[in-house]
Amino acid sequence: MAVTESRCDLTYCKMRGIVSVLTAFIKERKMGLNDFIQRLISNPHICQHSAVESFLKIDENQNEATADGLGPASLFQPRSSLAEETQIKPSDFDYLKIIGKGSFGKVLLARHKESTEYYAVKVLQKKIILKKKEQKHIMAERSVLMKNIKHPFLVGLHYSFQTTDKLYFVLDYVNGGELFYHLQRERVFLEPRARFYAAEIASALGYLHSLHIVYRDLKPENILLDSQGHIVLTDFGLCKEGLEPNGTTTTFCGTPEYLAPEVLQKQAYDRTVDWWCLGSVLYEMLYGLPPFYSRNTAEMYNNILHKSLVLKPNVSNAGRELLEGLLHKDRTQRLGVKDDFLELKYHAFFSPINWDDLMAKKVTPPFVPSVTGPTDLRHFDPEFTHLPVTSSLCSTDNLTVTSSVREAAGAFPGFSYGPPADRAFM
Ligand code: ISQ
Repeated sequence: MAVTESRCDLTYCKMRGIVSVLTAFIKERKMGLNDFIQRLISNPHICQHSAVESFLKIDENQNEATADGLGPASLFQPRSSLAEETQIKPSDFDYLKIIGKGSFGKVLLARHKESTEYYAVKVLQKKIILKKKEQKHIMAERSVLMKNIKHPFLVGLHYSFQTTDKLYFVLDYVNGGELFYHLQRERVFLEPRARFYAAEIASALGYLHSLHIVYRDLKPENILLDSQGHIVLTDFGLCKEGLEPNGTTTTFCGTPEYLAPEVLQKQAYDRTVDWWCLGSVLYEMLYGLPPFYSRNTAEMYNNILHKSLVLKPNVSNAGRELLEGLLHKDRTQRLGVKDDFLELKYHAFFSPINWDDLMAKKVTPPFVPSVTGPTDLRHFDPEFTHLPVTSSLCSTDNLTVTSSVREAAGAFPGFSYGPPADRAFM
């Protein structure tokens, strides 16, 4: 995952890794300290020592000072929301339908039994993640970082937890369908509609960049609509094709049409890679096909690297100028290289956008997907929704305990995540 050292931009994945390592470290230290204090207080002689007494009082004092209950007192009373102490388990949900499937696992529409709320639960097979060497870190750390990410156009993570053989992510559920499902039906979008979607995506990418996170893999299947018609970006490594039957991986998951030249060439990249991807999405919305498209993948690679961008005049001057800026092959010339999102925000193409209203979801979406309620799955691929939901989700009974299963079982320490109590399922 390339990073330009000068700017210290991290990919989404790398950031997850760092946060996870730190979280695991802090957790281990907390457990060690807890153990130490428990041993101290269980020995009355040591407790009477003045230094020990004042050490133990630190806790008392801090506890008074931290009304939020997050002070050292929590060492003695594990907060149920803390990582591995999360009590959430697969059987807390009814699994209604499969709504997505990929090489690592599947996404299911699930209803939390107690709250009756609907969620998209992504279930990944640990064994498969571990086989994909590059992916194993990515997937393990995902949830840890996501809990710190909150944006109106990024999917929210509520919980993550694990069983011996699977990782679970409990995510916002949206059923407006993939943006490109609607685009395919309509071939192209008129400029105001394309502008609205591009603006919501750009604001989400700008937010990630402000956290030094590069999305990198913006692709059609990661861009969803909610039931009101707003954008929801997901990043879940569930490419539709990716793992070959023999367990080897192709270089890229799915179609590579949005890959920036620097990514294709495996060169260092930075946040400007996301502006290339946004340019590709915008181009496809306005012209009906990705830029540099060819049915022949090798030719498309070649086009991305070497072919000049030709823009037919059926798009406004501002639109074409924006596309030229975003789809610059040389990332040092690309729009956004200097002031990132601000350069897009103040571009003429976006002049009709009121960014404050957009962020507050006060801009009425140009299209409202027709859905009758959460269980209306008309915008999901029947290829998935017609599949049977297996009972294996709720148990590991069917598991033969081989050494690889044992290895997978313990390979994701610190994975589980629960929100603060006030945001828990209720
Ligand atoms: C949320 N809702 C519907 C589908 C999804 C697919 C992947 C991730 C999150 C999702």
